[in-house]
Amino acid sequence: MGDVLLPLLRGSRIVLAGGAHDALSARLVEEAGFGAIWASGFGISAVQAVPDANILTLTETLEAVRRIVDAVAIPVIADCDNGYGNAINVIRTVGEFERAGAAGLCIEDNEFPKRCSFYGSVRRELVPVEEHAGKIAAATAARRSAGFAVIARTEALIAGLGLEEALCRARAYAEAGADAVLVHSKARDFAELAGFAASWDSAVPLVAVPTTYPTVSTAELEAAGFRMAIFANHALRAAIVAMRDALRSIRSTGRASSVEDRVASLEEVYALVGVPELQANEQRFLFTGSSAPRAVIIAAGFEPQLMPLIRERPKAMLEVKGRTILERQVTALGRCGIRDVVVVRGYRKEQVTAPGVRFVDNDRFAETGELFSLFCAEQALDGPFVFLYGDIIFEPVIVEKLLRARADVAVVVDRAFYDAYRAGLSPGVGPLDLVVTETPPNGRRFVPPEGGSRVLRIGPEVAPEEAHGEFIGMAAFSAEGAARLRALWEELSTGRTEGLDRASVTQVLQALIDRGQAVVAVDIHKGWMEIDTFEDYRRAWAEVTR
Ligand code: SPV
Ligand code: MG
Repeated sequence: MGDVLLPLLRGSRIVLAGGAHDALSARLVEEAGFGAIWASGFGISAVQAVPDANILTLTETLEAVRRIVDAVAIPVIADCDNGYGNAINVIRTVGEFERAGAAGLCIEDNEFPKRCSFYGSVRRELVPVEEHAGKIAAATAARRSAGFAVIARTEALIAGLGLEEALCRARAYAEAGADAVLVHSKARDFAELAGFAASWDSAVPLVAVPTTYPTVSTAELEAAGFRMAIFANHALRAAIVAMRDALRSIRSTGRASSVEDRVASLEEVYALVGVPELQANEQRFLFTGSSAPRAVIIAAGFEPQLMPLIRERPKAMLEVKGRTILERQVTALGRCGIRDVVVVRGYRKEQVTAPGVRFVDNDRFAETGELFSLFCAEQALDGPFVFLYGDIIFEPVIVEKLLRARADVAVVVDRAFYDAYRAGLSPGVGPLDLVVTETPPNGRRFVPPEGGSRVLRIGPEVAPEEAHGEFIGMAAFSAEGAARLRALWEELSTGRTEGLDRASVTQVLQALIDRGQAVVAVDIHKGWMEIDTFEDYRRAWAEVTR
C-alpha cells in the first residue's frame, strides 16, 4: 500500500479520508467513495467500549489496522496516537504498521498515555517540541519504503497553547521530515484553523479533522490550503444512533418487523462480507465427497395463476403435508446421493430456504426465463449436473434411473401421457412440455431401446396428438453434455440471439438436438407431479404421503 498516499497528499485537490473502526466500516468508507481510510484510535477504542486514552495496546490497535487493510483497496492511515512511547518505541511502531500494510501513520505530540483531544476535565500535556521532532525523524528513518507517509500531528491548539506555539511545532515537525502536518482544533468554527493555514509558510501539506467545526465544507478546507480532511468518527456515531434506535424499537414493540425497513437486508450483509466470493470458491475448491453430480433447481419465477397462494412465498416453498416442495426435492435428491444442491431463487427470494443447499439469485426473474435462471448458476454447470424445475414432486427412483442413463444429455419423459391422452383424459390446462422420440410407444406393451430413445422434438410446440410422452422438468448433463450446453449459451449470448433472456429450457434442449447433440429420453410411467395450478396443489395434498 506504500506509495499511494503521498501522491494524494501532494496533489492539488483535497483528499477525503473516512474514519473506520473495523473492517466492515472500512468497506463502507471505501464503498462511499472516500480516497483513504483513517483507522481511528477513537473508533477502535470505542468498539472495545474503552476510552481513547492509550488503554488499548499497540498490538490491539495493530490487529484492528491489519484487518482494515485486508478489507479495502484504498490507502489506510493508521492513527498511532503518540507512537506508543518515545522515539525508540516509534521505530518499532513504524515497522509494525508498515508491515501490516498501512499506507502511512500519524503520530501526535501528546504525552503517553494520551487523552482524546475532546475529553474535558482530563490531564493534557504535550511532550517538548524537540522530543516530538525526534520521534518524527525516527519514524522517517525507520520506514522501509519512502512512500510510507509519516504524518505529524500537533495538539497545541487543543491544549490551548495558541497559534504561535502550534505554528512553531508544526514547522519543527515539517523540518524533521514529516510528509504532512495534522493540526488539530476543537474550536466550534473553522476560524482558528483558517488562521493557522493562512500563516503556514511551508510546502508540507496540511491535514484537518473537522469534527467540532463540522459546517466547514471540503471546498473551504481546500481553498484554505488543506490537502486532507479526515471525517474521523462519523460512521461510528451513525452506527450508534442506528443500533440504539433499532434495539429500542424491537424492545418496545416486541417485533423485529418494526425495524425491517431501516436495517440492511441480509443480502446487503452477504455482499459486504464477500459471500459471493465464498460461494465461487466452494465451487472451485471444495471436494463434494462423492462422484454424484450436483443438482441445480430453478425456483426463480413468479406464476400469476397461483396467486394468492404464492403471495408470501414462491411456489417451491409451498407446503405439502408439512414439507415444502423444495424440501421434498432436496430429500429425494439426497436419497440418490446428490448432496450438492444449488437453488436459483428470484421471486420472494428471502423466503426460499432449505437445509444444506446453496443459493444463487436471479434478481431479474420478472423479465427473464428459465434458461437465464439456469445460467445464473453458471459456475455450478462446470461438471455433471441434474437439472430440475422447482415445482415437481417425484419419487427418488426417477432420479436413480436418470443417473443410470449413459447419455451426455438425458431428459425424463413420462410415457403415461401417451396412453392417458388416447384414453381421452384431459392433458390439463396450459401448455405442456411434450416430447417426440424416435421410438413411438406402439401397442399395449413397450420396452424402450437399450440406452433410451433419442428425442427428436421437445417443448410446448409439440401437439398432444403427436407426442410420445411428457417432459417432467428433470434432465441430466454429463460433464461433456454440460460443456456443450455452456458452449451453446456462449454462442447464443455472443450472437445476441433474440429472446435469449426469456428462453425456456426446452428451447435450449431443442437447439442442442438441432445441432446434432443426442438427447436421450429416460422413460418413466407416472411417479411424479407438477404443481402448476390450484387444482395441482389440491391434488398434491390429497395424493402425496406425509
Ligand atoms: C481519532 O479518530 O482517533 C482521532 C481524531 O485521533 S480525533 O478523535 O478527532 O482526535
Ligand atoms: Mg486518535
